[in-house]
Amino acid sequence: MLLVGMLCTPISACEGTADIVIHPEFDLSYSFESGLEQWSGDGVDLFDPIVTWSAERTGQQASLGGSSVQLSLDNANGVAKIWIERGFTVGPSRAYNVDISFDIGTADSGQADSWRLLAGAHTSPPDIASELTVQDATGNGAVSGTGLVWLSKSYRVSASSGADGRMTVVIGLWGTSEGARSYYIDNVRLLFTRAF
Ligand SMILES: [Ca+2]
Repeated sequence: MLLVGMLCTPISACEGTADIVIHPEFDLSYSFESGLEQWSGDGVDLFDPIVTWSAERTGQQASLGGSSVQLSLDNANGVAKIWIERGFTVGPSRAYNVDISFDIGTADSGQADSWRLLAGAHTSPPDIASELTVQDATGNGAVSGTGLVWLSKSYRVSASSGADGRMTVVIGLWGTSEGARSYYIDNVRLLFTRAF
């Protein structure tokens, strides 16, 4: 619950300005050690030609514990977007700041041909590319090579919940060039704070 620690009586009228303490409404974490923890894969622009993709837990890579989510995309059309998403119930029809932090395992080295990360919060699950929130490139900072590097990413986004109190968080990839790649997501942290 979000608590605003300010009680004003008519007599005091808030003289002295009591400290205002805002607590996060939800502070959640996911490490995918035993499953997808109610995250599920989704995507858009997956046709013409049909692209193959998957979002699955794997024990082959991890930045925390022994498992992560592997996002694999054979980007035959050069424009596919895939992600994991999870719905949350928060206060209805309210604006939130959502701090989205996660580790991304990427083998994209060099200066060119990185793809892009997606990280956003949405009133309803996104259906088209223009609804997605595009973030950093996937480059891992290495000059060359094919080794996997884990990067820590953190973004603050804003979104309003629906009248039903639902909100969807998305973490994923925009495949901006053709080719087949795999990335790994682990150590997801979400912080929902009401925005005033
Ligand atoms: Ca993990």
